[in-house]
Amino acid sequence: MNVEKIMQDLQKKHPGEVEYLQAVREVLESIEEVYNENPQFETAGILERIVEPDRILTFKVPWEDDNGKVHVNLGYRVQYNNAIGPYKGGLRFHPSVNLSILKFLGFEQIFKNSLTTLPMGGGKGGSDFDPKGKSNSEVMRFCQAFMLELWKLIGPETDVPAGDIGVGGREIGYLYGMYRKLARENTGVLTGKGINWGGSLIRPEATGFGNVYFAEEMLKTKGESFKGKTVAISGFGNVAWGAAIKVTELGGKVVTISGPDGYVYDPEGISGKKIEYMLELRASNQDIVKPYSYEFGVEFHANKRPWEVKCDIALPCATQNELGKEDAEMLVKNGCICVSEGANMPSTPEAVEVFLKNKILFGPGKAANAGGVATSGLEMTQNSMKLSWTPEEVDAKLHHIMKSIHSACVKYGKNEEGYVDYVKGANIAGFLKVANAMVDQGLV
Ligand code: NDP
Ligand code: 2IT
Repeated sequence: MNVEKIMQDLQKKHPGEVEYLQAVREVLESIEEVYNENPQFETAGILERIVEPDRILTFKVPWEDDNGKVHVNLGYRVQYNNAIGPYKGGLRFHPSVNLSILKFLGFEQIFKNSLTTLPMGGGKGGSDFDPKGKSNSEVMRFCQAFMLELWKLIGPETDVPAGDIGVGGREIGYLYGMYRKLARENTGVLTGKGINWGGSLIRPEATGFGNVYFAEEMLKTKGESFKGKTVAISGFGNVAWGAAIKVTELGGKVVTISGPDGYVYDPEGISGKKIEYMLELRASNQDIVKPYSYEFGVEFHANKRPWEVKCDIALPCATQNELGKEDAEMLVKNGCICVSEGANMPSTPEAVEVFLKNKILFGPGKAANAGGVATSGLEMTQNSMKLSWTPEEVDAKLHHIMKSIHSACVKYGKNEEGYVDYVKGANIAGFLKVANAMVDQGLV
């Protein structure tokens, strides 16, 4: 395998798809050695086949605002790879959504889903719709118009979407209602559903909980834990919320959350009611975290990221490329021992290099945030069985899955000196399962 040559060809074919090319390069660099040791992969053209999605579906989404004005957004579903199970992955509604971002997310999802130990392929979708400032009725009309096209492409054994940035319980409700009406069936085709209509307990918390469980496993390898640790979190959405709950439960202190407007620093710790307040902030659709600083009388740092705050553990939970080289250097300088990614690809490649060079514990998103999709898989299982598990049962399964993912990363990522490169470990473990499945199933 010649990584540079493959990347050059992909750059020519997909110019400007920065996030997609970034995600592919990272995986190729990690798997190069294993790939070369397995000539059957080369013969079967696994690499050429896995870097391109099976298909990309795009459609227009016309919808009407509260004043009767018509708007048109773009809708997408990228069905990447279904060698080990139905396409599975979230929907993102954010003005920045484009094909490069959805391809990067869909590509990552293949390996993440493979790591969960559950039978799920990789996919992603979404729209450039901006939920900011929209009324409830507008969000509903948009979701219904989006599903009017999407429902033809998905199914409980074909492709199972879920939430991501801008798509939470409310949006899943409107999307599911429309799907059910059109398809005339009540199968669990979306995950992240409400508890009364097929959802799984613990799914809303799962990504954040899973991220903290993964970090806990990493810390254990150094004889450490969350107890008494200062934790910096970015974002204030679904993932950040779940992470804050679990960190607090394990005896850590969360001192920051952030939004596109800046970050708040709460030295007393963001716990209890303050964590619940994050949900209000999110639901307000205003895109800002600043009101937290008036509500609780703490510092707000406009247009800054939380990585300048002294912390022991950092959990980036907002969005891709939100933590750069200088942020990473600052974290290391301030004594941070562990970074666990709740978001997808929040650290730039240069930042990851800083973490690995300084040999701190670094959990990449596809391993550390796999608890969300893993619990989606558990929701699918409950839907198939027409049963629902207790929160304790779901949480125990989630915890077990995160430990398994950690072990898989250690198995493939530990070097001679005993340092675990979790990036390499996650990529190799995730890749091998899918690549072997593709070889077994022939050229399809
Ligand atoms: P939410 O929409 O609930 O929250 C996203 C958070 O990121 C918000 O605080 C949001 O602020 C902020 N944000 C979004 N875009 C930007 C931007 N361009 N710059 C700065 N901040 C931004 O989404 P989630 O919590 O669900 O998702 C957060 C991350 O976790 C994403 O990377 C997602 O892919 C990943 N993830 C989510 C999973 C899930 O199950 N939901 C599972 C695994 C990973 P605002 O909305 O105000 O812009
Ligand atoms: O990035 C992700 O893993 C998600 N947004 C969750 C996907 C899912 O299908 O639950």
